[in-house]
Amino acid sequence: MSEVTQLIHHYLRHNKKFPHMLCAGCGHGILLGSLIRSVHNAGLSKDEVVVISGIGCSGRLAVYVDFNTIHTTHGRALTFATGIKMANPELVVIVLMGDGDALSIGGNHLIHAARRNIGVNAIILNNEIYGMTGGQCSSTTPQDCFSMTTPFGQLEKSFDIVDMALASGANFVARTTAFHAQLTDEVIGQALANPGFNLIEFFSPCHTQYGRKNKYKNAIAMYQDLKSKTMDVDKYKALEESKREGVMPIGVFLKRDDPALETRYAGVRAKLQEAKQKKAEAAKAAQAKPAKAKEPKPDKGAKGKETKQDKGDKA
Ligand SMILES: Cc1ncc(C[n+]2csc(CCOP(=O)(O)OP(=O)(O)O)c2C)c(N)n1
Ligand code: SF4
Ligand SMILES: [Mg+2]
Repeated sequence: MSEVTQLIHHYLRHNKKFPHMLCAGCGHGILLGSLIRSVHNAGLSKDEVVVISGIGCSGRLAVYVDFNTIHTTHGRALTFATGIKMANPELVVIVLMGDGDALSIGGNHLIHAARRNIGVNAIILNNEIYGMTGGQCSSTTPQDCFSMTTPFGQLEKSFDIVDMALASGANFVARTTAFHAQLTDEVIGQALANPGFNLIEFFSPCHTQYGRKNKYKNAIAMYQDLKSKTMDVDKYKALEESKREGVMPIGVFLKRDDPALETRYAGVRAKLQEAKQKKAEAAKAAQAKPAKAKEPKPDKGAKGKETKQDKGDKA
């Protein structure tokens, strides 16, 4: 067994959950291998890592790895991740979602997790289709492409995941593909070391549900397509507008280190605790002082006017 295979086996729950359910040629397994290598290279222990997934073929990945894992409900993986990160900011939280999971049913959670900049690493396995449930179109199925529910071609426009993440406020945004395993290792590694909401779009061929309906002869043809149409984002930016048609930029689109929500929250908590402590100390000090005896004031009636009694006294 090669060294890299041994490494991957070390992180798999091989006694419990195998054989896996992925089709031959599915890109999802490539992402899982990359994730394991990246976590290993980051020097993280299994106990420090939490992998959370939704439902779908992509959702199954959390089940196979020997980290702290939750296989949650469709479209809600980010809500579990948010709770876990806020409760224990020390954990490294990784969320695996399908395109349907992240952008269709879970779209609102995605934009708000990015806006909040919660310290979570979200990886979207974009196969442009609902793989698990029989190939219905998703919100990333390209216009005019075929699916089980768009037999005459998709009429709607698709979301661009990178644009959405950039517009929503994520700290780190990258795109990679199942053809680019080294780039995938690299961007996951960068995300794991970056604070805040880090989003990676991973193009993952699904020949079974998408490729066959869209004139790809086999899974290999889909990988060849990813090879030929992708370009490093910096080179892409230098291209003339007219030459960008049909080219998909890959790489890191944004990297900044704005403080994550949990860090800002910890700052507010510390301030409130300090104020509370100061108040308690002041109250204690006031209690310890002996009370000053008050001198009685002359009785001048309710509004300070002379009373009948005062007038009588003067007479
Ligand atoms: C609330 C809810 N709605 C719908 C489903 C059915 N369902 C399960 S997986 C899935 C789509 C999966 O597509 P995607 O998220 O892209 O993952 P993939 O299988 O392609 O990896 C759907 C609609 C569900 N399980 N729960
Ligand atoms: S149906 Fe598609 S996404 Fe699901 S395992 Fe097969 S190739 Fe992968
Ligand atoms: Mg999908």
